Amino acid sequence: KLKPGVMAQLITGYKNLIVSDSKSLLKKHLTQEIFDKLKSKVTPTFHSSLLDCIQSGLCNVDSGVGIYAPDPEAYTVFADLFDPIIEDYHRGFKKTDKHPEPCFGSGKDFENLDPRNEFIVSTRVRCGRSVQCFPFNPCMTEFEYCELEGMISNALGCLRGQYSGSYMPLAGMQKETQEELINQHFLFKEGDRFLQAANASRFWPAGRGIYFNCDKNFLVWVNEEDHIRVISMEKGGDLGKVYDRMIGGVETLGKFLQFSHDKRLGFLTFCPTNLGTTIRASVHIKLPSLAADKAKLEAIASEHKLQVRGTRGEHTEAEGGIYDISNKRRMGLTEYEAVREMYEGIKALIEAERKLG
Ligand code: ADP
Ligand code: CIR
Repeated sequence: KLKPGVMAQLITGYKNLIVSDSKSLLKKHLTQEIFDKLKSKVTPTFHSSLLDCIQSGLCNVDSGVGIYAPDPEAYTVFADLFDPIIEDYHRGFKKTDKHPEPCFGSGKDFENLDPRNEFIVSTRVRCGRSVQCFPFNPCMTEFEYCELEGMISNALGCLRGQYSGSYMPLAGMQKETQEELINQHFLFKEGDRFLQAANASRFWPAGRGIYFNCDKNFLVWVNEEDHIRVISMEKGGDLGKVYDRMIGGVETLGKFLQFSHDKRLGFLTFCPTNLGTTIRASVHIKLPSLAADKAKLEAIASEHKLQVRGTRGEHTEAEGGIYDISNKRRMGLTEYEAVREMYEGIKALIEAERKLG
């Protein structure tokens, strides 16, 4: 059932992973026993193998996680590996647990985190969605990318009021425009080696693009890591307002598109770190006193279930003392609770910074 050469690649890749100094969740959880149990399996519809799931982590031993689901069935066929990684990343979501029903609540409970603009540069809340009947990146044909782009941009064309705007395909976009949008933190980067090794960048830039509303505070990424990323962002720390804007956008899009949702895993995404609510609520924040001791910043963040990223996103460094700090877990709690976790954590970090500063 495996394609020729796949088993040999799996065995060599696994050997290299074991002797590497990788800190990835893949290395931690892919025991010899699980490897042997899964190495010959393929998913029923798209025939994805264990190699399709883990090759990003095998090629990039500096991965934090190291695994993606090439198609939705991979989460079940390779559950012996995905489940412990999910439990580890999302802090205790067990294989017998069920993700709660969606519950956004409302942003009115979240006050401005930094009313005097002392610490927070900007606030962003994003979620991811997959569209039913389409597989994830590695299994998409060029035709499907374009078909899906057409469906999503049609839906985006139905947005009204504060959400109305325009769709810009990546294909044909000027390089300078693309770079400028990346530097402004609006557009996804190009050439992510983790995605490339996962076969998630095929036919690039076909089918990829970005939607902006007129105020440029509501954006939608099309066919990057996920089919859809719905993003709300603006300068300052008004989390409630940013969150409410994202909710309105994703709820309206849901009237025009059918999203992939699993009874146990919640909304389905390409990367297991994004399953469930798919919510990442972040601030770009300056905490000079805390950041003077990076280990301490990481420790306090972790205590509050927060993740620290660099200024240009995951796998980047902080520039000008600006960190991207967000909720880490997205599964086993509601959307509202995920944002609340970030809200409380950021408040605590600001308090700790004030005490030191
Ligand atoms: P995600 O998975 O949420 O899309 P990335 O780490 O790839 O995350 O970041 C995507 C982009 O969003 C990057 O340019 C990053 O700097 C930007 N970003 C994240 N949080 C904020 C924020 N609070 N304000 C401004 N830009 C942000
Ligand atoms: C890693 O393991 O470091 C990358 N594959 C990214 C993992 C989580 N991030 C993501 O989904 N963007």
